[in-house]
Amino acid sequence: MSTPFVAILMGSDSDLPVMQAAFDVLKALGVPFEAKISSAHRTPEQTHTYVKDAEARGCAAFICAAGMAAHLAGAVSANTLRPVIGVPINSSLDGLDALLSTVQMPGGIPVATVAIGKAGAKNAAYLAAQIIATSDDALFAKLKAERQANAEAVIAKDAQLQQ
Ligand code: RP5
Repeated sequence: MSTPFVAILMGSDSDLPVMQAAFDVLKALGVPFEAKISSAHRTPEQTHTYVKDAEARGCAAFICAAGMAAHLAGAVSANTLRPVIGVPINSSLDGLDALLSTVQMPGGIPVATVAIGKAGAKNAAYLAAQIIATSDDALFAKLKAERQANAEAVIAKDAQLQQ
């Protein structure tokens, strides 16, 4: 069986600085991923071919980042039954155009949409890792340990404030 991996698609290389946050999370967790620049509008055939190929090779989840009329996540979801996570990019109108374009999918073709920009990129990576962790106990344990460490950091900061 092939090792499950995450496929990260971006509509443009201008989305790369934001999506670096997702690369960093997946690298830190040791989750294999591929990153690809492929546009729903500028390279629709290449996007379709890549999604079909990635699915056949064991892609467990797709993360799709796009700005403006952000149709990439929807176009990917239309071509796979793997979970698709959409990251709206702030390229115009504070990213609200991209948020609405990504989130408003017709019934039966879901896109799990996260926040606009870097916060969304980060959570997209955690969500994809959590999807893989449903059948990977070691990754589940890693995610659990990180949550625990985050909780302890908050508790320690509060303890400092109380002194
Ligand atoms: C979208 O349009 C891309 O995802 C990007 O966020 C936005 C602008 O693209 P560029 O003009 O910078 O290539 O398709």
